[in-house]
Amino acid sequence: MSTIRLTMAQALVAALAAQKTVVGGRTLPLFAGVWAIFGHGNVAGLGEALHGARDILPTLRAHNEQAMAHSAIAFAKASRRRRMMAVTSSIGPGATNMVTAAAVAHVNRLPLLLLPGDVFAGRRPDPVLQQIEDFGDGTVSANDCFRPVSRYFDRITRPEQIIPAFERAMQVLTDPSECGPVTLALCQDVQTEAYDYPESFFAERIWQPRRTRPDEQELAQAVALLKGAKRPLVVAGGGTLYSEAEGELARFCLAHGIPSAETQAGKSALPHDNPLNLGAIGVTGTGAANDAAKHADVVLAVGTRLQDFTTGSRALFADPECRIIGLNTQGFDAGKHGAQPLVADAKAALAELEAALAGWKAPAGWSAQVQASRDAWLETAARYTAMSNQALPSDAQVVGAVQRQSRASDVVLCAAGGLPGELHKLWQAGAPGGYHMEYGYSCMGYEIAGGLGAKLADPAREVFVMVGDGSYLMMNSEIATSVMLGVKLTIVVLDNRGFGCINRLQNATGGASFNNLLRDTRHETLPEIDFAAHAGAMGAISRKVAGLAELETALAEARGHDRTSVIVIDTDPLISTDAGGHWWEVAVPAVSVRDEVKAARKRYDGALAARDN
Ligand SMILES: Cc1ncc(C[n+]2csc(CCOP(=O)(O)OP(=O)(O)O)c2C)c(N)n1
Ligand SMILES: [Mg+2]
Repeated sequence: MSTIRLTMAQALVAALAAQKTVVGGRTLPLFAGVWAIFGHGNVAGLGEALHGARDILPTLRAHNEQAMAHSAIAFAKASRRRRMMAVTSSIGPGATNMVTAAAVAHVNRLPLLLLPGDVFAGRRPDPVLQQIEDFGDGTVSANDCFRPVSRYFDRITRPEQIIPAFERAMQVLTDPSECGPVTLALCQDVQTEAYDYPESFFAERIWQPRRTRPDEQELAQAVALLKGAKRPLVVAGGGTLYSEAEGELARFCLAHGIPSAETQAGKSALPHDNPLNLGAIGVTGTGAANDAAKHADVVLAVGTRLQDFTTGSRALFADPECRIIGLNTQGFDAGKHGAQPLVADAKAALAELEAALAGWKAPAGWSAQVQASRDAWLETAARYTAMSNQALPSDAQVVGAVQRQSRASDVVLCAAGGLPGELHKLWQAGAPGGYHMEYGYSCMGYEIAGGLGAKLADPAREVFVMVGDGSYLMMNSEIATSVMLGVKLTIVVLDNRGFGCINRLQNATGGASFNNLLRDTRHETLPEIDFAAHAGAMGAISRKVAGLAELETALAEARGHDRTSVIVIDTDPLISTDAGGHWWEVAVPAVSVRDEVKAARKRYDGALAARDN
């Protein structure tokens, strides 16, 4: 066996560069690059190795480890899990900065390779700078925080351990059902130690997504349920897009006259103008999709985790006889809600379902009913997004303005605040992937960094980041990175001077406006933050616009720029789209001095009784 003598870090970097994939007939590196912020714990070991490989595995530097990981996550999401990125940090704070991002990747089932530095395996210099020092367990380091938010965790304490650890990491990162974050904690001394690695460790490897076909019995049971359905409905989740099943979904729905609703992650699998697309489902759903869900007797849930926003906290599918078919790549999601599991790849299974149901169509009365409510919803939605010269426009009106200036191939990206609900209900998605919403963890601060990752994944598409003032203030430093890398974004900041959606939730649960909008916080001076000046200071082309018409002009200009634009608009914090939507379970205090809370608790008890009895 021929071997090559390398440090562990050099071996890891060479192995990363040897992993390939094929997209659209082109062989591409599986890892598009490594985001890195160095410190002690990775600069000498992994840093030296990355420098040596910089021509085959690009190293990218940003300003915050969590943001770098958000970019990597968005890159994987926009690449539909076909490609991914790694992120490395120093030990201690750099590492724990990435824990939140690991949770984002974990919830959203997205591949992310985290390479935090770790303390000395040899422990001679302990305690080192930034070492946590557990009093009762010598094996604990800051990186143990990654364990519950990693699909695979390993700590490399000897150079040869990277061989089996890397093999396991690759299986997890590329497996559609296990997919999620992998953490390889790299002890700093071990990164620099040499070993005679077998040449086979660096052999080129081509990864293609596995397409598991359905079990015959599960398929037969699913077919029987669908054939007996009078009011069938598809719920398209993110797995539909990750499986690249949008064509099969469209054909399946058309062949059998079955309408389809979409989760946050599944939106854009069908274009908005497909007549069978009823749009968003659940708490932030359209009137059309939620009405269909209320009456549906069989729901084919495709690639969805069925979280509470999708199921209206388990109150949306109101027919007591309603059965769910859980089409998913793994049993964990497939069996939720007492579903008939159909464990398979969405693309493969939809094609087999279509064939097995040949000649069968949903009753014409059901198709006519959902068509009518789709038409009614489109009229309603148009009223909320229409042009207006209101001094303080609503989020929905800003969504309408961005929509009017967008093209089918563009990407709109968001994660937290009031915007995800408005966009889910109202955004009209064009091509698949044109709607990029991180709503598994709904992590404030994902937006701008995520935009960077989405743009890197497909530089030909314009990326519109829509972000609230709260999320912007939480994490904006990657505006500077986008300027530095020449990765152009168009960022629209909706400034309603605080946490508008949480203030509305607070009021809806009987609470007084408190500690959400800036005016309701403890303050000496009410802040008046100049977001345009702030973004300009980081190198973006920035301006504040006075209203929707000016916003549309600025958006049109931004399309022509090759540098990141930040456009700021003041919005009304109190308005959200009250059409459509569904009850969401948020627990209300059972005892309070406030009459509003008592009334809200009564409504809450009533909603629980309606769901549970
Ligand atoms: C990291 C993080 N912290 C807290 C929350 C809870 N949260 C959800 S939305 C929100 C307010 C967001 O404010 P902003 O971005 O201004 O959007 P708005 O609600 O005003 O539309 C908060 C605090 C969260 N989702 N993520
Ligand atoms: Mg806000």
